[in-house]
Amino acid sequence: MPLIETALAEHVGTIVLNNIAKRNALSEALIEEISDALTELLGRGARALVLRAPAGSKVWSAGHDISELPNAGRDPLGWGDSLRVLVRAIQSCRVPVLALLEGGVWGGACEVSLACDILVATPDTTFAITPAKLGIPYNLSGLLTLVNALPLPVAKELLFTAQPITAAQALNCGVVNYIKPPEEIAPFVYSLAQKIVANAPLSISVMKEELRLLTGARAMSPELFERIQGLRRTVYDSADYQEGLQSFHEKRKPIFQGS
Ligand code: LCV
Repeated sequence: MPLIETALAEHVGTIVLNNIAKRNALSEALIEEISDALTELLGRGARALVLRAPAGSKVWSAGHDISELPNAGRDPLGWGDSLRVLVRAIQSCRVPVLALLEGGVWGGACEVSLACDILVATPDTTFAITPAKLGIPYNLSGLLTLVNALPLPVAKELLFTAQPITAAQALNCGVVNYIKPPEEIAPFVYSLAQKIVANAPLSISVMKEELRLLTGARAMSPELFERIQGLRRTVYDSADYQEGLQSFHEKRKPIFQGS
């Protein structure tokens, strides 16, 4: 049973996250299907892509598949992690990706939506980034995605509280381009996509890549890199990380000790 649906019409590709039983948790299998769909739709001439869940979804995506997070001793968000692969695939995709957001956008799925180029939400859409709820040290490129899209105080509120913010709050800080009622959001997003595909694809593709390179351009000394890796290791080696995973599987609130 495929975990996504795809479509292509008038140079606009669509990828629908459709693993409802697992609330579109971003499992390796789901992300592999998304990556394959990106390649296939681009190969068939897509000049813009829409990433969405089925109409009326209460959960757009529950974020990283928690059952696939590694136990202590391994970076849970290393370079090869499926969530990192998906974020990079969207950011380096040569055509604009429009996020059609309905329902709750959780954890790493929040970063996936922020990696998209244009975000359109319904009034009930919410955004939550939850590493602090699982005892996870979010990774550096992931934090860069967040601070490139969000004002720092809003990024800190999301990261430190692990609580959702509303679409209205997201619109207010400019991270969501538009809010549209559920019955209007799809036609609106596709009308936006049509405006994009009517323009020069090479110009758009190069400007998207220029913006990716510009917004990712940060100097970092080897010492700074190693200090950050050391800090993150103390977190994913902690008992709190184990408690975060355990509490999710046992469907209970975590009790963190700070060690
Ligand atoms: C695996 C899941 C998940 C899931 N993984 O439905 O940002 S970071 O750093 O934390 C990053 C590592 C990350 O993205 O971590 C994941 C962050 N995500 C979350 O914290 C959201 C966890 N999920 C939920 O809070 C709830 O599932 C929501 C509110 C999304 C939906 O609640 P609802 O009551 O509608 P259930 O919780 O009953 O979930 C339905 C099924 O989906 C599984 C969950 O285990 C359940 O499976 P079973 O039916 O087998 O029990 N599921 C949900 N989220 N992230 N599996």
